Amino acid sequence: MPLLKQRPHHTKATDHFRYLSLSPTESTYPFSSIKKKIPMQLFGSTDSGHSYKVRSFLLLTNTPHDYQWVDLSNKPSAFLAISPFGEVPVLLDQGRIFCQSNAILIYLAQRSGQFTGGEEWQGALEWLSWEANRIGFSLPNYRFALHWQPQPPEVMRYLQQRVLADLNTLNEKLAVREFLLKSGLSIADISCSAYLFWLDQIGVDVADYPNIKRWLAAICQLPGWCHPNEAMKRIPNPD
Ligand SMILES: N[C@@H](CCC(=O)N[C@@H](CS)C(=O)NCC(=O)O)C(=O)O
Repeated sequence: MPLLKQRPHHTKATDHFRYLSLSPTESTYPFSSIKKKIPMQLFGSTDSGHSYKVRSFLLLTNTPHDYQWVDLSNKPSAFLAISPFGEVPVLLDQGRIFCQSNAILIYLAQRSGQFTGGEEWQGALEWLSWEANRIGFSLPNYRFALHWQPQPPEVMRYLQQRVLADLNTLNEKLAVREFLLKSGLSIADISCSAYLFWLDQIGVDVADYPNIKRWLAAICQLPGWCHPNEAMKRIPNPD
């Protein structure tokens, strides 16, 4: 049964920071006993590439989880009660709350030992930091402005230029290796590629960036991979 229907009362937003600071054994999350019996829950939404990063990791690693679709135009109070910043993604695992897509990827990689980059762990973290300020900022904001919230022409130009600069960076780095780290697929690729599966929505032809095109094609071939349009769509509640 979805968590949103299980919470009997509203929890103050400030409480979540308290939960976040607790170790798993100290967790006082009200439903920790219930959580142990069910897989992790991912709260995400359609069109959210940040949520898609986490969903993608879970699908690629075949990790059992419940995907909870959130209506961002009318966020349920029960979701707001568990989301420290009122944003998706949020991951619940054994009574603990995790937020911020790249921080969640770090948690999942460490928890599972998968897609860590191995000895290149530091490199993986550097790519996640780059993503947060570059392609994970420029592309979603430009896309949002194009489709949902138009901005003045100079702002559109600024956003577009940032996207194109970031695509050039990625294309150059990928000229010498298959994935962002020498050791192969890692959370760096999962994070940096997430919004790029929507390049068509910002009027960019991926053929103009041949190394990115090859990289995305390689990711698409991975067992468990699912396009964001499919992975993030609303899943009706069973009841
Ligand atoms: N820095 C955050 C960004 C998350 C984010 O921007 N989430 C968007 C959807 S992609 C959201 O929840 N927007 C709803 C809102 O801000 O009201 C992360 O990496 O998780």
